[in-house]
Amino acid sequence: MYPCGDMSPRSPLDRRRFVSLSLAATASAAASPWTALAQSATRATLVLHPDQPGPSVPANFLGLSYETQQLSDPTFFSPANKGLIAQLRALAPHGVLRLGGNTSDYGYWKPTPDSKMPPRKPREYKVGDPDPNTAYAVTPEAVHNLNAFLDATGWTCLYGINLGTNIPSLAAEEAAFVTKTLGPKLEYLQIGNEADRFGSTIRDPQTWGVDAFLAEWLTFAKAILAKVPNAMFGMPDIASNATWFATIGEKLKDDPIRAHIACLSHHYYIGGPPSNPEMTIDKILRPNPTVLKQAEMTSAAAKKLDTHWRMTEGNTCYRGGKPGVSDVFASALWSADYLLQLASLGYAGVNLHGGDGQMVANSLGGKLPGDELVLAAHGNPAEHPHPYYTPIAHIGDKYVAEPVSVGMRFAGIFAGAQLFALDFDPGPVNATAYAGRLANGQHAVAIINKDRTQPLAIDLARYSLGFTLTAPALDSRSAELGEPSRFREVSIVPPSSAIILYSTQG
Ligand code: BDP
Repeated sequence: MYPCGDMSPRSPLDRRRFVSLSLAATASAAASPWTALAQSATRATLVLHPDQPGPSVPANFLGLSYETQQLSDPTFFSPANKGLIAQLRALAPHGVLRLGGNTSDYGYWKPTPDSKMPPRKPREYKVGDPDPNTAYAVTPEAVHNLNAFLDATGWTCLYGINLGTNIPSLAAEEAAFVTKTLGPKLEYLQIGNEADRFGSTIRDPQTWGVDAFLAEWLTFAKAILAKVPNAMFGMPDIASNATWFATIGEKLKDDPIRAHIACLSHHYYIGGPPSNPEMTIDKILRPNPTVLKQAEMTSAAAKKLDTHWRMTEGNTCYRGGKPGVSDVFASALWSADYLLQLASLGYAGVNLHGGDGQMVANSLGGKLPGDELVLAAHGNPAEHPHPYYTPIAHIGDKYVAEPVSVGMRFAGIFAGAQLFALDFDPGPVNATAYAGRLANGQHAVAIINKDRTQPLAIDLARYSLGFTLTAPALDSRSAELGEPSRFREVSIVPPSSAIILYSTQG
């Protein structure tokens, strides 16, 4: 089973290996606090089964999701944006940049300075959705710069095409240009963002549903295929209505379009909005059955279509993230665990949403609700990342790796790995564990202790500490992924911390 399984008899603890992670993190600390920690720790059952392989984690498992409207500024994804390039390279050598979000259904392809925006039907403004008059052009210059940006980062791209307010012929022209310009760096196209929500945004709720979506999607996909015969698509990129997958799997399984579906995609935010008092650190760290349910429905349809499945957008708290939850160390423990959980459930990758604050604000009708919370607490919104959940923030003139991205890097250690089964029983401690054989043949075990108070004792012979994920507190605005230079033998994972252990023998 992945990641946890049946209980098996507990092995006796080897006291010689009883060295605390706290000590590793703060080598000069006095012995007494960690001795106390060791004595109070619950002993976990941890038995590895390298002979029972699980899913392979693709080398490009890690990804970021940005609003397509970022392309309205051709200097954003461009080789000149060195700070952002450096952050992406530090996050993953082979990541996937996904362009989509609510704004992707409001942009239009403008191949020449005289090209006009396709006509739109007027619609009412609904608070929280993009302003219906949102409109921006995507130009050949933006796509050329994106291409050079991807070259500089070593990343590839999932490119979102407007379905909400577009016409098939323009979609096809844009797809042809993007396909030719990005070449193999284009993983696949996506058409429409969160179409399962269109009934409450840009379509008639009386007639909108999975069938209406499929009819529109097929019209666009066929127009694109007429111009780009080898085009590949990720779809349906839904927000949350995973029941759509069953219909899609059934309806497309005998359709020739099936050969062009590279991936089934969906999104997931734990909850929201930021003002929701239930959106707390404790909530994001709790085991979450929704993730399993959605994975089941997504993977069942993907298997029917013989294709991959990917989490193309999501994060902790929708509507731009919540200060004090989305932008603190707790979000690093969450992302470390969530990404490895999705890997263990067979996902081909994960793109966490973020980007430029203004663009995400545009995707939500102009404002980030998190700002009101910061102001109400007499704080300064400028000291927080915008949006609050973004993995890479633009603060002042610098790009900053936020805690949530540090958790991504932790999980990214398993990119290219072959996961294998383990029995893990942490008793009453809120902890998870994952194991895999890395690309270099070494075995690695991640143990994520999301418990606020309880340390976890681990007994794993012939493994030593490779990385620690730590911070002074769950609500710290920082996260450290450290490689200890001494005290590499570890038996305690302190509360609110995570470790990666490496096998010391083959
Ligand atoms: C998603 C949208 C994205 C938003 C995000 C949010 O695709 O554009 O920025 O929600 O609410 O549903 O933060």
